[in-house]
Parts: sequence; C-alpha cells; structure tokens
Amino acid sequence: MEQIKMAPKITSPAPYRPDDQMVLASTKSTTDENRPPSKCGDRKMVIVWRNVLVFTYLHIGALYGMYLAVTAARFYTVLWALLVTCAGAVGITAGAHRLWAHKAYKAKWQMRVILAIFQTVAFQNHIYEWVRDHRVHHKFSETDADPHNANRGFFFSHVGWLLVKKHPDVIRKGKTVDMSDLEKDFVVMWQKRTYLITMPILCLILPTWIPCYFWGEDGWISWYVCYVMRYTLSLNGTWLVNSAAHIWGTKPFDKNISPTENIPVAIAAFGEGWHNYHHVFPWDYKAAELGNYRTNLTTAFIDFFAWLGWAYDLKTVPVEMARKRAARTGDGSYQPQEDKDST
Ligand code: ST9
Ligand code: ZN
Ligand code: ZN
Repeated sequence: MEQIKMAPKITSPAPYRPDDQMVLASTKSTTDENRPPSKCGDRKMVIVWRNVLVFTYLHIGALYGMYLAVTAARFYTVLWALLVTCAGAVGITAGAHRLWAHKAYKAKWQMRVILAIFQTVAFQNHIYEWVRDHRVHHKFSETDADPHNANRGFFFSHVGWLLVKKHPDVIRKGKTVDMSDLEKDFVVMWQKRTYLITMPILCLILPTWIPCYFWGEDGWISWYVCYVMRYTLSLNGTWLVNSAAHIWGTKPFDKNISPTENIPVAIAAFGEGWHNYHHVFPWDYKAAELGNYRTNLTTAFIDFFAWLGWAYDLKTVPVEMARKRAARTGDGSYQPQEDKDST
C-alpha cells in the first residue's frame, strides 16, 4: 500500500485549498458579503418543474414502497432490494467518488467495468457528469460555483440543487476543472455514450423484473420496493453527505470549512460521512482517517479488490500528518488514535 509522506501533487481534481475561497471572496463586493446565505445574489432561480414532479412522485412512492415492503413483499424481494442498494452504493462511493473523482487508488479494467455497471444501477448521472460536479464541489466549496453550496441551506444542498437550473458560476468555473483523465478512460466514455440505454435497464427494468421472473413477485410491488423505494432511499443517503455532513458534526481537521465528521451519515453513506477529513485529505482511498469497516463499508470493498490484485496504488495519509493538521487547524475535537482504540 502506497503511503504518501507529503501532500501529493494532484492537479486534477484540485484538493480543497483555502486560497480558492480567498480568491473568490476577494472578488466579491461588500454587498455580496452581506447577503443572507439562503438567497443566490439577485439571480432568480429557474425551477425545473419536470424534476419537481419526478422527485415528488419518487418520495411519495418510496413511502408506499416501505409500506409494501413490510406488509406485502416477499422476503427475497426485500433482500434483493437491499443487494441492489449495496451495488449502487459502492458504484458511487468506490467508483465515481474515490476512484474516478479523486484518483485515490487505481483499478484494473475488470474492476472499472464492475464499478461502472454498479454506478449505472445507482442512476446519479453518468460517471463523467458526476465527477465533474464533484470536482467543482471540492474546488469551489461553499461558493456560488459549488453545485450544492451548503451556504444556501439544508434543502438546497440536499435536493434543491437538482430542482433548479445551475448557477452560471458552476458552469463557468466548472470549465476550469481538468477532466482529461476520464476522457482517456474507455470504460467511463463508453458508459457516457450508452447511458440513456444502460441506465433504464440497470436502474429500473432489471431490478424490477428479476423478482417477478425468478420468484413470482407481483410487478406492482416489485416496482415500488425494488425501484422507487430502493432508489429514493439511496439518493437520500447520498444527499445527506452534501447536506447533513456539511452542517452538523465536529471539525477535528479544519474548523474553517463547513464539512463535518458525521457518524450517522458515515453509516448510511457507506463510509462517506467523515467529510471534514475528506475535504482536507481528498486523496485518501478510505475517505476517513482510520480503516474501521463498520462505519466504512466502501473501504472493506476496496481492500477486498486490493487483496484480489484488481485495486492497487491505494493512497493514504500517515496518521502523524492528520494529527499535525488537526493540531494546527482543527476545532479541538480530534482524539489521538490510542484514545479512539480504547472507545
Ligand atoms: C444525484 C447526484 O442525485 C448526487 C451527487 C451527490 C454527490 C455526493 C458526494 C458525496 C460522496 C458520495 C456519497 C455516496 C453515498 C452513497 C450511499 C447510498 C446508500 N462543470 O446539468 P445541466 C455545463 S443525480 C462544467 O443540464 P442546467 C455543461 O456544458 C439524480 N460545466 O445544467 C452541460 O452540458 P453537458 C438523478 C458544467 O440546465 C451544461 O452546462 N439525476 C457543469 O442548469 C448543462 O448542464 C437527475 O435527477 C459543471 N459542473 O440543469 C438529473 N455543470 O452536460 C438532475 C453543467 O452536455 N439534473 N455544465 O456537458 C438536471 O436535471 C439538471 O442537471 C439540472 C440543472 C436541472 C439540475
Ligand atoms: Zn462535500
Ligand atoms: Zn469527494
């Protein structure tokens, strides 16, 4: 396992740099500074009603799906929904996030194909678009150029950003993000080209059809449990990283940024809730200081593939470097490793 002794030179994606904030802040007028955070300048938000309708249906349908899951669905159907949730989740966390957005490790093409299939199951846009938005989020965190800017409140950073047109800064500053590594990855580009066909098959049709064909589940139940409920809950698990883990929790590594360490989110989002650490050290393949599998299922998944030889060049941050950073910029909540081990 590769241990990085010094902050590695990463050109893309740029890790969070306080200078980005400062440059942006210095170009703002005093009026901009004084504006309440919930408003987006003088710009009128353009609501995308198609998305409002779709997400309203999904959330009402998910409640109905939960009701069906406990009252009418077969046991295997619920188990299947759980399995599909896990596949989609690691497609996002181990694939889109840690591998493609942050290059925290390398993967052989066989593993990249599996991750691309799983990422398609999750339907959170194709890998290229997901990574572009995420790199922009890290580079321009908590500014108008951040697609889900947490300064605009819980609702906006959770789901609101998907219900309105993007702020022009997201698109303008987003163009400065280097995506050439993904453009060279045939798996990513193939998924992008075929997404409109593969996504409905892998996210909607197969998850619904398999319970009907193999164990005779009712089509209506399967649709609401294995697609609507499973998909909507997975989306909310992911969105909590952008909302809750940017609002509530401790900041042991950098108190000057909004991302936090949030244990419930870490569990719900397969290990992506150690978000203060992640914004400070985005290249760590664990997206957390320690490799505790209970709160970081994604790390277990990557470690398994590393054991198989399909994942390699895993990047980590030495505990000593994290400790020094905590002492310099943390909020005082950092616990040295020995203390954590004893809890
Ligand atoms: C979803 C994504 O849910 C969730 C991501 C969350 C990330 C969390 C990260 C945390 C870690 C991971 C945790 C995982 C945990 C998993 C646990 C699971 C249990 N840079 O977008 P358009 C340009 S998606 C540069 O249409 P509008 C570009 O030219 C849900 N340029 O903007 C683009 O054209 P093209 C499913 C950019 O019109 C053009 O602008 N998906 C950038 O303002 C137009 O782009 C949906 O529901 C950029 N960043 O519309 C779809 N962005 O793409 C929702 C854009 O051709 N989206 N450009 O190059 C939409 O409908 C629209 O995007 C919109 C904005 C209405 C929101
Ligand atoms: Zn974040
Ligand atoms: Zn990230």
